[in-house]
Amino acid sequence: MLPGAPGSGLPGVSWCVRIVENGMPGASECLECIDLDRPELPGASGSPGASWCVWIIEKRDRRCGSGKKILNGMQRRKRDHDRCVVTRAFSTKSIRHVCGRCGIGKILILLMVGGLSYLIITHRSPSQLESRALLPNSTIWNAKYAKENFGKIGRFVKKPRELPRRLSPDDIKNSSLSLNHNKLYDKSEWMSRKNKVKDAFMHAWSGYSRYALGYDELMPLSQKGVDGLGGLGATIVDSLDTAMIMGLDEVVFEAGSWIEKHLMERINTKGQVNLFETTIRVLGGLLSAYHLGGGGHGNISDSGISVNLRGLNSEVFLGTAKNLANHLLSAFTSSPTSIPFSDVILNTGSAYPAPGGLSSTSEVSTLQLEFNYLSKLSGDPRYGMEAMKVLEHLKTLPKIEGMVPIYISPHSGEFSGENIRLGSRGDSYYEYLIKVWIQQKHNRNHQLKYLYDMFMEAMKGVKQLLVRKSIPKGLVFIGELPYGSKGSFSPKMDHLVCFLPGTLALGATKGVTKKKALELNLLSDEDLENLSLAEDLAKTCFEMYSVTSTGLAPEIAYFNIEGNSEHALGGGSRSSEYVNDIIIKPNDRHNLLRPETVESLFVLHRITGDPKYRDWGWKIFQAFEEHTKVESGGYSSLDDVTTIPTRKRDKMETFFLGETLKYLYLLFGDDDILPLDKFVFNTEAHPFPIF
Ligand code: DMJ
Repeated sequence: MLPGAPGSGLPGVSWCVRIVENGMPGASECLECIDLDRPELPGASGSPGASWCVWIIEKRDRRCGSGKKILNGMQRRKRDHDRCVVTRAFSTKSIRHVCGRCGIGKILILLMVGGLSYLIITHRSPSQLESRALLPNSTIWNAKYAKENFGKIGRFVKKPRELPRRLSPDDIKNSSLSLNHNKLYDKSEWMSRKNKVKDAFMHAWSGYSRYALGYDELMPLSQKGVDGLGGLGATIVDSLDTAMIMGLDEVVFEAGSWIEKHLMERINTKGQVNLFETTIRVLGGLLSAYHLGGGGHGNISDSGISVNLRGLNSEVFLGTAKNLANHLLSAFTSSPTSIPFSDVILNTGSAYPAPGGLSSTSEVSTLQLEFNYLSKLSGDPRYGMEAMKVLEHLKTLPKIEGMVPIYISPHSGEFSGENIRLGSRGDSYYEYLIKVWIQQKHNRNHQLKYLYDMFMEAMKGVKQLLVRKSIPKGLVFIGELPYGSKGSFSPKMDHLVCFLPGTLALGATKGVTKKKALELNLLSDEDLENLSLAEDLAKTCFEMYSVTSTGLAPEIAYFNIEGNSEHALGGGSRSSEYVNDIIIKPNDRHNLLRPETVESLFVLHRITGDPKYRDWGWKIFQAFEEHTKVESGGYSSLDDVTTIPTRKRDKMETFFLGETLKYLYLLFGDDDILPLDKFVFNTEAHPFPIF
């Protein structure tokens, strides 16, 4: 029994408990407080084959308020031992590791306290001995006893607390609190799954670093690099903040050193790059690395992440970002309208429209988070001003129920065609409407309100014109209107559309949890409707994975609806109950290691707390491991998710490291890392602080 448990003589006490997996002292995490009025701790029987080190910190320690505080406290303790008082522990392997770092002074104080305790105990009165003998369990620290004997010195030394006993498996089974145990078991399980994602990242990075360092992407089968994005070492910059978040100091150093040595020169000398891709991956990656690396905020941030730059100078990231953005500005200034050209020639400082003259709507409207943040950091308003002109202009254009065609002309500034979809070329237009609004807290009610209105209007249109249910099982999906609102409906859904559940959820609660938003009465009926649509769509996105024999989603799926002629094309797996609802055409069966579904699972898990999102994410991760991993290093896109063994495409996209693995890692980790009411993720998963 533990102090605070019923019958222990102490009133109910909440304890803050941290468990450390045996043999992994470095990978520890502090867990939430559990109430020992319902006593349960793991210790004797954690997960099979594991033993636990449990740290108990008493409630009056200020860190017991919330998980976040505890974690921060624990992290601080690495640098400042005085801030965290560990009163008892058991299963000692990890404890030795931590205590090995305690100062000599602290050890002397502990010896003094021990000596004083011994003197008092050995000189206690017979009546005290009697009262102790009456206790049901002689190993318990008795509160009355402690109070009487330590009253005088209690002001100077901390009360020693009873070493919690290990519970036998039977104790645990019989305990009224096996729920708590499950909770702790769960925590440790997710911690270990999170570490598996970190291993996957290391495997991906080491393949890239060994065979393709300095190229944009790795070809893992050919074991060489390829420059598919203009030659700015895109995988390096896209990966850097993921490595920071995962605490992979060696990768941070390797990637950061490459950027310091080479990126500026590449920006000045390389040729054609795409404005959108370069902005979201390279500019976005540099800016978030700058923030997480301590730039601009003196290393104090709400991120919950502490980065060891090992002598790298984070100012280089900002300087390089500015240089890159200066080159990219030519896409805006060369255009006759506020719609930028799609391509920039870096070494000449010139810009051109895409062949055919049109820009993608999503591309021109997915630059603003990055350019705004750069203006904020640099104090130079030009970047944000140019990028925001695009959204201000889009505001004035006619829409179809709030939605927009997927092409726009930089020459006329008008939309081109009537094709409406939330997949390729349309997707992140909707994402950035709400995220750019979220990014600037103080402008939400005034200057940027139009973005919120545009988002809500568009979501209304989506619900009205694009949302349908499949037959026979009723999966909610988003279709397309290739010929506008008067044309026929297509039940086609790109995997790219799976960003929408996360974006809808974010738009509904603005990043706080659903529970908190409900308590504070922040959710309108429309928000609740959007949140519920988000949950339905997330399920559909997950089923797009589980319907195939590899457990991986195709690039595009069609849904079976009444009167649809495309049924029975197959591609699903007979074991899925949705095999008749989802149709996968032969040309759409590839998988590019895309992040959208796990991104939405991450956001929905943060917002709703529903554990099913983690379970789904874990299944997806396992499928990536099983079918896309290349032994010699890296992961590969696939040709066909419906056949095993899989045919690999020989390409590892940068967003697998920048987004997919990052979101999976965050999904399995603690909620106070990069909290969604303090950070906004750009469309390439680079987190920027909300300002
Ligand atoms: C990424 O580059 C971004 O997420 C973009 O918005 C869409 N495409 C890829 C990932 O699929």
